[in-house]
Amino acid sequence: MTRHFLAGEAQPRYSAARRDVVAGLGALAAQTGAEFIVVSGDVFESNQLDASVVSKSLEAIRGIGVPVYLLPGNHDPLDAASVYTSGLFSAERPDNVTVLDRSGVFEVRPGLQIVAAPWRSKRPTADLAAAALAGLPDEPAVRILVAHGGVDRLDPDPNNPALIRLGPLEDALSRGDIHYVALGDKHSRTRVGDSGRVWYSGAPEVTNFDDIEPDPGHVLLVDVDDDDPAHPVAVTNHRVGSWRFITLRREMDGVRDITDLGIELDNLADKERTVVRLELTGTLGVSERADLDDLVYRRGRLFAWLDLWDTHCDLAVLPADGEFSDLGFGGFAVDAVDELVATARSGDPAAAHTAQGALALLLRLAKGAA
Ligand SMILES: [Mn+2]
Repeated sequence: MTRHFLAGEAQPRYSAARRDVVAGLGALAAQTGAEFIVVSGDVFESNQLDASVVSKSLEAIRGIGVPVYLLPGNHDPLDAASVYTSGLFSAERPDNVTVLDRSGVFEVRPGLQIVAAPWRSKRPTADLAAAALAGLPDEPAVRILVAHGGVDRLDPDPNNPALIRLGPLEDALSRGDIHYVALGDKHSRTRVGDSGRVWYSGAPEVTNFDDIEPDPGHVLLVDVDDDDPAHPVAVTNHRVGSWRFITLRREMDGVRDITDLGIELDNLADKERTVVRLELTGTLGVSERADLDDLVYRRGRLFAWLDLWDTHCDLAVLPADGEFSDLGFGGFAVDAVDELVATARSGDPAAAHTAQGALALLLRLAKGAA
C-alpha cells in the first residue's frame, strides 16, 4: 500500500514495517501456541504487483512457521489476473501457505475445518458467506468461517448484493454449524454483533488516519475450546503494529498555543514511525503564523510525516497592532507596510491572503537582516 504523503525514505520504511509485522507473527504464534493463521482477504493491495512485493511478502509469511490460510478479497480476487494463480506465486508459495481458493470446507486437521468464502471478482452478486455455509458436511467439527466484505449490521446498503448478512451467521453459530467468524475488509478491529464470535481483526499495521481507522494494528488470538461440545471461544487482542497515523485538533490563538503544540509534538514517542496531521483553527498574528510554519517545518524532519491538514484547517492570520512598527523601516516602506496591513485585514480573502504572505516574508527578511 502506497501512502502518497510518505516522502523519501518513509514509504520504504512503512512498506518494510508492514512486512515485518507479518514475519513477527511467527514468534507470537509460537508464544501463544496458535495452530494456524487465517488472513481474511485483501492480503495484497491489488492483483497487479511488483514481483518483489510478492516475493518479499511470501518470504515474510514463510518465516511464520505455522500454516497460514490466505483468502482472496476484493483487492486481490480470484479473477483471471489473480496474483494467487500467477506463475510467480505458484513458484514461490511457501509450504505453509494455503490459498482458500474455493467456496466451502478446507480441513486443517481431522475435526477442525475452515469454511472459506473467497472473492472471485471485485463485484460479487451474492452474500458469499451465506453461500459458503450452504451444504456443510453433516459431521461434527470445529469450524471457522473466513469471509470478506461489509456486514449489513454495520454498513446497511440495500444496493450491495454482496453484503454479508449477520442474521444467518448468528443462526449458524447458534446451531453449532460454525464456531467463529473471521472477517476481513475493515482495517480497524471491530466486534460484530453480541455473540463474541464474529470479529474483524483489522489490519496488523495502521493504514489510515484515526478518524477513518480508530483501532488498527492488532491481530486476534482466537482460542476455541476443543473439548467442550459448545466450543466456547476466547478472543484476545495482541497489538503488533508499530506505526501511528494521528490527527491533532487544536485551537491556535497565540504564542502560548504554538508553544504547547511544540511540547506536545516533542512528547510523541516513535516519531520516525508516526504520521501527524494537524487540524488547526484560530487566529494568529503574522509573526505567530510564521513561527507556527517554522515549528511544523523543523519538527517535520523528525516525523515520518507532519503537516497541516489544509482542507480542515481554519487559521485566520491578522496582523496584530504594532507587529510591524519596530522593524526599523522608514519612508515609503512604512507606507507599504500600512497598506499591506490594511489589505491583510480586509474582507477580500484572496488579497488578504497575499498581503499576509507578503507581511510574513517581510518579517522573515527583517529578522534575518537583524
Ligand atoms: Mn476489502
